Amino acid sequence: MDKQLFESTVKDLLSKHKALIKRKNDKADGGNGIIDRYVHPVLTAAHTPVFWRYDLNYETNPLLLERLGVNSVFNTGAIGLGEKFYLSARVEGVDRKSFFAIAESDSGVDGFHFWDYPIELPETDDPDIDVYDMRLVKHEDGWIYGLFCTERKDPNVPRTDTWSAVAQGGIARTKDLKKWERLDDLKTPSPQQRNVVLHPEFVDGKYAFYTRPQDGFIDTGTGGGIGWGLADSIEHAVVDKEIIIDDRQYHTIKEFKNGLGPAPIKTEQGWLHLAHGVCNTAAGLRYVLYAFMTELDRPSVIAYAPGGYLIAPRGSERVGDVSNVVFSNGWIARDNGDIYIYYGSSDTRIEVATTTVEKMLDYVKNTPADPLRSFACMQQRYRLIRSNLEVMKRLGGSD
Ligand code: M1P
Repeated sequence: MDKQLFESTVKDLLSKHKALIKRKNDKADGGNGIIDRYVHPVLTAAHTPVFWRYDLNYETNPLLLERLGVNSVFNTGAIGLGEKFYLSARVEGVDRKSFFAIAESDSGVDGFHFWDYPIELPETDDPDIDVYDMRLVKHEDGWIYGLFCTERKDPNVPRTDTWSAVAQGGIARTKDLKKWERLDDLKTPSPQQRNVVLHPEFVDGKYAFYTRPQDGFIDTGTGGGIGWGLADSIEHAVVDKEIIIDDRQYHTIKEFKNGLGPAPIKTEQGWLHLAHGVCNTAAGLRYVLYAFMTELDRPSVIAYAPGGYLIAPRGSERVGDVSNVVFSNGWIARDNGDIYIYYGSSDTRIEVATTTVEKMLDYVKNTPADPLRSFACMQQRYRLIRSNLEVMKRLGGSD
C-alpha cells in the first residue's frame, strides 16, 4: 500500500468509527411495561478506539494490519457521576485476556466512547491471569470501589490440566476512575469466589460483601447461592462468616447457580437488587436476570422476591461467544428515579434497558413469588385470568 492510500484508509477507519459512536439509539418496540430495551447495543468490540487495535504508523505497519484485535466488550460496571454515565467495561482481546476500560456518555443510551487509555489496574504479589466483571460501588467511606473477579491457574491440578482455574474477589479503589489502588483480594471460608459485590454502606460499622461461594471454577459444588458477610477492614478484607441469603432452587431460573449483579439501589422502601440466575438445558446453560428487594435496615434479608426473570436473552442477544446469556454487573439510578440497566449479551456486547424506581418497586412487591409447582403456577394464572375477565366484562368487550 502506498503512503497516500494508507493515510486515506486510516481516515476512513476513523470516520466509520466516529459514525458508530455518534449513532443514535432508540427504544425498541415490544416493552412489557417494566423495562424498555433499545435498538442497538451501547458498546461492542467495534466501539473500541481504532488506535487500540491498529498500528497507525506507516513505517511499522505499511499494510495497515490490525495488530491487537479486540474480541468483545461485555459485562460492565456502571456509575453516574454528576450528569454523566460511566461504564467500566470488560474488554476481551483476541488473546482471551480481559481488561477494564472506562467509557462515558451524556445520555446513558448512546454516545458511549472510551477514554484514550484502559484502566491500568495494579497487580497483587500473585499476578492475575485474567480479570473481569467489575462492579463499581460508590461507598459511604468516600471511595469508589471496583470489585472484580481475579482468576489464576489452579496450582493443584495435574500439569496436563491447562483449564482449571481459581477465581477470587479482587478489590481496587479510586477517586476519579483514572488512578487505581489495588487492595488485597477478599478472603472468605470458600475455596473460590465470583460475583463479589460491596454493599455501598457500612453495616454494623463494617464493610459488607455479597459473595458467591463455589467449590470449583464453573460448578459451584457445595457452595452456590448469593452469600453475605462482614469484614472489619477493606484494605485486608476478611469475611470469617458467610451466610447464604438467596439460594439456588430446583426447577427455577436459578436452579444451577446465581450471583448478585451490581450493588443494590437504595430506595425509601428497601434495597433493590439485580442478579443473574442460571438453569441447565439440553442446549447448555441459560443465564437470565432477576430482581428482588431486601429490607432497608437489614440489607441481607429478602423482603420481596418476584417469581421468574426480569430480562432473558432475546433476538440477537441470544447469540455470541457464550450464547443464551444475559449478565449484568452495572446499573445507574438517577436522582429523578430513572434506572439504566447495563447488561452483557452472550459474552459479546453491552446492551441497555431502562426502567424507573417506581416501576421496579411495583414489580418486586406485586409480582407473585414463584410457587415452585406447576399446579400452583396454574392457579396463580387462573386468578389473574378470572379477575381480568371480570374487568373486561365491565369494559364491555371480551377480546
Ligand atoms: O459465561 C457466562 C458468565 O459466566 C460467569 O458467570 P458465573 O460466575 O455466574 O458462572 C462469568 O464468567 C461471567 O463473566 C460470564 O458472563
